[in-house]
Amino acid sequence: MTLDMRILDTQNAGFETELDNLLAWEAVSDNQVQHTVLDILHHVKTQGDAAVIEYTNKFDRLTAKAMTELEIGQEQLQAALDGLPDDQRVALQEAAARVRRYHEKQKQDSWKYTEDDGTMLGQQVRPMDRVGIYVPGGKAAYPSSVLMNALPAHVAGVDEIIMVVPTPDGEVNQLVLAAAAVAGVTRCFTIGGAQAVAALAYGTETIPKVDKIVGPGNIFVATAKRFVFGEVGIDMIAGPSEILVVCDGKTDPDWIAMDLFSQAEHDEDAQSILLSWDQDYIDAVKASIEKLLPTMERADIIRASLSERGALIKVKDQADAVKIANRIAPEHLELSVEDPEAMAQEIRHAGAIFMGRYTAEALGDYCAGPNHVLPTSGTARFSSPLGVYDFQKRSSLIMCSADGASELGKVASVLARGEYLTAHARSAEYRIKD
Ligand code: HSO
Ligand code: ZN
Repeated sequence: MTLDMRILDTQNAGFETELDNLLAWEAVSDNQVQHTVLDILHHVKTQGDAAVIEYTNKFDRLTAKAMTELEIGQEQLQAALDGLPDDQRVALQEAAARVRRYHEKQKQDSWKYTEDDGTMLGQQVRPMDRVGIYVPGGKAAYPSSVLMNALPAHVAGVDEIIMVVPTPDGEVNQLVLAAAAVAGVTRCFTIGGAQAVAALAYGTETIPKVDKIVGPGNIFVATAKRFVFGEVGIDMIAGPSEILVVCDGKTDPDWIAMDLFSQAEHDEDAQSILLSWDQDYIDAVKASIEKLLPTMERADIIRASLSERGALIKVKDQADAVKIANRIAPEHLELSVEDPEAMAQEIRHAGAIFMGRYTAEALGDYCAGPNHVLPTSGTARFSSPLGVYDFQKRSSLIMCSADGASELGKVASVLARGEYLTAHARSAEYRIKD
C-alpha cells in the first residue's frame, strides 16, 4: 500500500495556502466537553474527596472507598524503582542525571544594586511551595515525561511535588512510578482527568492544593487546566507532537524517515515534515518511508499521521528552508546539514533545535538533557521549553535611603496628583526633606 503524503514545492503557485492548510490545527473543546468539565470542577470543589473517589471509580472502573486507596506511598515508589530490570533502572537514572545537570544551569539567581542616592533595588527569586504534575494514564503514560516535568521543579527547590496519574482498570505503570521516585515526587495519587486537575487546583481533605499544575493530558484535562488558570498557574496547553527536518540530502534517507516516524508514532494528529532543496533526496526519503512503514509496530498511527498531517517540501535553497522553518516555528527542528551551527543562528522560532546528522530528535525526548516539554503549534513564536524558571517566581526588592525617598517623593507626588490620588501623593511627600 503506497502512502498518500503531501508533496509540496515552495516555488509553486498556491504554496502559501497549502502551507496554511497543512499547519491549521485547532484543539477542539466543544460545548459538551466544557459543560462536563465545569460540572466536575464544581463537584470536586464543593465535595472534595468524595467527588474525586466517585469520578475515579466511574471513569477508571475502580471500586475505591477511601482516598487512601488512591494514594501510592513513597515506599511503593521506591519499590517500583528497585523492582525494575537493571537496564531500565540504570537508563532512568542516567537520563535523570543528565536532565538534572542541564536544568541546574537554568536556575535564576536573585540580584540587587544600589543607586547613587543609596537606594537599594533588586529581585529576589524563590521557588513555588507546591506544584502538581499531571501524568496521563494508559498508552500515553511516559516515564520520560515524569522526569521532564518533575526534575525542573525539584531543581528549582519546590518543596512538594504532587503527582497524579490515572490507573484505568487499576493498571499501574511501574516505570512511571519508578520515574517518580528518581525525580523526587513527594506524593502520588492514582487519579486523572478533570477531577484530578480540580483536586490539585482547589485541594480536598486529602489532596493538597497546589500553586501550579503542569503536564500534558487529554482534552478533558486540557480544558480543566484552562478553567482553573488564575486559581493556580498552569504550564501550557500542549498540542500534538511535531518534527520539522531540514536536510541537505546527505544524510541516510532511512535515518530521516525514521526521525519523521518518531514523532508520527505519538498519535494520528502528530505532524512530521521534511524540507530539502534536493528533489532526488525527497524521493529517496519517500522510498525509505514506504519501505520502513510496514516494519513499524505503530504503522497504523504513523500512516494516519503522515497522510493527514505530514509533508515533504521542496525548498529553493537553504535560505528558503530557514524562512519556512521560522514560519512554522516547530516544536522540534532537526538540522541535518553540513554546518548546523551556522544554520541554527538563522533560526528565530523553534522549541528545540537538533543540530547535525547524529542528533536524532528521539535522544532529546529521553536523555540528552534539555526538556522535552516544548511549545507546539507555532507557539514557539512566543514561548519556551518547560524549565526551572517555570517553577521559580520573583519578588521585587526596594529599600529607599532617606535621600532616595526624598528625591523619589518629589517625582511620585507630581504623578500621583496627576492621577488625583492624594493619599499616594501625601504618603510620598511626608518623606521629602525640606
Ligand atoms: N516527543 C514528545 C515527548 C516524548 N517522546 C515522550 C517520547 N516520549 C514531546 O513532544
Ligand atoms: Zn517523542
